[in-house]
Amino acid sequence: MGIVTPGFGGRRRDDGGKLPPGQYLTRDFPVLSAGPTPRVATERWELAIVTETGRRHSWDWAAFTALPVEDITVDIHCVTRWSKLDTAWSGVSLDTLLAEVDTSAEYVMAHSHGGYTTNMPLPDLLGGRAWIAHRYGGRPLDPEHGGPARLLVPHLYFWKSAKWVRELRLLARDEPGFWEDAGYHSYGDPWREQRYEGD
Ligand SMILES: Nc1nc2c(c(=O)[nH]1)N[C@H]1C(S)=C(S)[C@@H](COP(=O)(O)O)O[C@H]1N2
Ligand SMILES: [Mo]
Repeated sequence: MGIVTPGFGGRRRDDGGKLPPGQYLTRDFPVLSAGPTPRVATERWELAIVTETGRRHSWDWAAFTALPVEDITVDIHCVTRWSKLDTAWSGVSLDTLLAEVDTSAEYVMAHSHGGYTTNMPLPDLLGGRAWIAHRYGGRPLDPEHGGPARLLVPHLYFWKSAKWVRELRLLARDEPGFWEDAGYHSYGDPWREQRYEGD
């Protein structure tokens, strides 16, 4: 390979090494929803974490928004191959929410309004890597993008970031969610290009 001039002979490498294999950059914010957008009023919004023993921890909107809010700037990667760099969110860390939960579960299933589900290992929600995000670009999160609040797990493909999340169920064993059951990868690391089962 010779020298590649930016803008000539293919894709410009202006991503600073931030683009996982097989992805392209977009400046838009595409909407990907496997169904209609549920409208959830904050007055009747509730987030629950249910442990493997059935213990339920829940937060209404007032309790949730009273928790420490973090500003998060992260890159997001959709399995349909678009990536968007430096997206700016605000939300509550899962470290904060899970701090009051006693569990020995190793997996979690996120459940959303509308029936969407997605699974991941519980440790992936810890260590400053996952949030319940309720603001985007300095404004309340649009319903199309998961408002009032969505899961944000940017180190995994974006299908893991459940919009309109209402419950996190802690599980002893891994189970497939909506896309995982349809043949997508159970973990979904964009840097290892884990798109489909078997990748
Ligand atoms: N509840 C729910 N969450 C969801 C989805 C969905 O269809 N329903 N789509 C997933 C997929 S495939 C992607 S790429 C992102 C898209 O989020 P966006 O519409 O805000 O770009 O949401 C994820 N979370
Ligand atoms: Mo996606």
